[in-house]
Amino acid sequence: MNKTRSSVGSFSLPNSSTTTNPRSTRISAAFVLPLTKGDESPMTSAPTTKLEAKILKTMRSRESQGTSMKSFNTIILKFPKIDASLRKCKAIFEQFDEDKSGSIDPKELNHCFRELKIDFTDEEIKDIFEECDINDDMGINFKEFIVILCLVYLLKKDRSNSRMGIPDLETTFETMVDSFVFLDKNKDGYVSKDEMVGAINETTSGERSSGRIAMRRFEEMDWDKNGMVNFKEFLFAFTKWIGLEDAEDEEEENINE
Ligand SMILES: [Ca+2]
Ligand SMILES: [Ca+2]
Ligand SMILES: [Ca+2]
Repeated sequence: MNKTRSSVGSFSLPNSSTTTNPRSTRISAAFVLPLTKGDESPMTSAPTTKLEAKILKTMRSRESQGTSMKSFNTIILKFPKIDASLRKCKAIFEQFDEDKSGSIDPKELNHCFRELKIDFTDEEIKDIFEECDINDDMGINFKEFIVILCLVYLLKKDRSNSRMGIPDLETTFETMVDSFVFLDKNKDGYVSKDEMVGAINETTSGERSSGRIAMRRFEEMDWDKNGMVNFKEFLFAFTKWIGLEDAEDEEEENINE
């Protein structure tokens, strides 16, 4: 029952755990400070929206509960299962792409949330749409859709015990959350490059090649900017790791027919 200690820990930043990583201190400090638009913070990964701050807070609280992952290799071994499960998600995506345009527009996402009994307000749905429409085309493609559902899964667990209406996928989402928690050793809500390298180095030599592939995927995501990956960025990286790109290619081929 260390609840008090862990929640205090994420805000008061005891020196012992942060001195080795100055970046994480700055990140956490930025989170505690009032969030202002157009801030001068050098940390681009500090939350800039209310939703982003909420995701970070929820993730940190989830992290205080620990992870069932034992090693980086445990995560990699789960890839095929995750892959299969997310591919099934494609049917859900297609169901809610009512006009078969290949992406989900704001109105379709609204229907989707109502249908899946996700109790977000209209404003929250709008926020998560904007947050996950990474390529700014006012539509949610399959990968963006998966990220939305997984973020909803994380946030929903925090607000109540009621479940999303898609039990099969929830196991997969839990694995993705659990993987992030495993990698984020200092539990500040971000996976740093050091944490990623550390996890890979802990694996035995025979498994390192797959670790390196994952690392390369990660580098594509964000490291160029600040070396920090938040949960949303992690999810986008994850959809790449497990090979969902192939599913996407198939989709594009079908559209081009
Ligand atoms: Ca559509
Ligand atoms: Ca989009
Ligand atoms: Ca971290």
